[in-house]
Parts: sequence; structure tokens; C-alpha cells
Amino acid sequence: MKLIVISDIHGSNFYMNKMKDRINEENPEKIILLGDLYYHGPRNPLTQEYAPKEVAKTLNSLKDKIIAVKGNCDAEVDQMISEFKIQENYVTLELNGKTFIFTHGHKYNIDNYPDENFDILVYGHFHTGFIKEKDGKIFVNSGSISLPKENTKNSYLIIDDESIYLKDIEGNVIQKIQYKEIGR
Ligand SMILES: [Mn+2]
Repeated sequence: MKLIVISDIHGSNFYMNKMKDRINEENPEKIILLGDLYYHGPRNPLTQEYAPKEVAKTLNSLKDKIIAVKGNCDAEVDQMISEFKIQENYVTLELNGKTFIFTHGHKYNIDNYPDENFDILVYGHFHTGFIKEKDGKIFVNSGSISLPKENTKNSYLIIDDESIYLKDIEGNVIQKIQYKEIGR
């Protein structure tokens, strides 16, 4: 199983289109969206080629592959224009004997664990991509594809049967971890 994880698009049609190229190249079985899909958010500037309707159109064209969780900038009306379900809080997936939790990150992150048991917590929200280990668990931030902060890159994740890759918007590997090595 190969997954692509994308977060914090914030309505940028420019970076959505770049990600469409990466999705075509990577050919993942599932696309996981970690929230903050359409709106720039009051703390952020408008993103490049800000066009929430266009982003929705592209995401809807990929709906059969999408698993989405809600971000803190996502409004109730967003579900109405999205042809895929936007889940509250988090989504849990068992992959290769490991429990992954996917969430936006404003509630659950490296400093505040969810109640449910997990091996790997994957989130966005902070717009700073990283892969870290703590307490025998792995914490992965996808970064933001449109608005990176703190000198990080526009980034996304690939998760395959062995490893997690943090990649820049052009598809170059920034960081990698073999998650199968991490044990309970
Ligand atoms: Mn957010």
C-alpha cells in the first residue's frame, strides 16, 4: 500500500496543481488530506493563486482515493462542496502491523497524544515538515504544500510498506525513516 499525505493546501490552486503532478507520478492507492483545504485562515496571507473552488474541483476529481480529516480552518460548508467525507478529529489505519493516526495537529501532536494507542502520529497544521522519534513512537509532520513556515520547504509525505518519506514539492526526499524498525 502506498499513501500520499497532503496538508494545509489553504486554497492554493498553484500548489494543488503541482501536487496533481506528484500524485500522477507517485500513483498512490490512497490520498490522505490532513485538513485546512480551502481557506487561507486569518493568520495567513492569501496563498499563491488563491482559488478554493478550483482546489475543490481538483480534489473532487480524486475523491475515490481520498481520506480527509478536518482542520481548524475548515468550515461546515466545506463538506457541501466536497464529494468526499471530511472526518472529525482523526482517522486510524493499521498498516504493516503498525497503528497510524492521521489528524490535523491543532489538538493532537507531539506534545499532546490522542487517547487511542498508536505507533505513528501523522499531522500537519504547523506548516513545518519533520520526522521525529519520541517515547518509542514516530511523529511525522507533513508540512504545508502551500505555506511553509520557519524556513522549511513546501512538502508532503509518501508512506509505503517500509518507510515514510518527507518530500519537497518537486518530489525530492528531505527526510526518511524506516518505520518497520520502530517497535512496541
Ligand atoms: Mn491548521
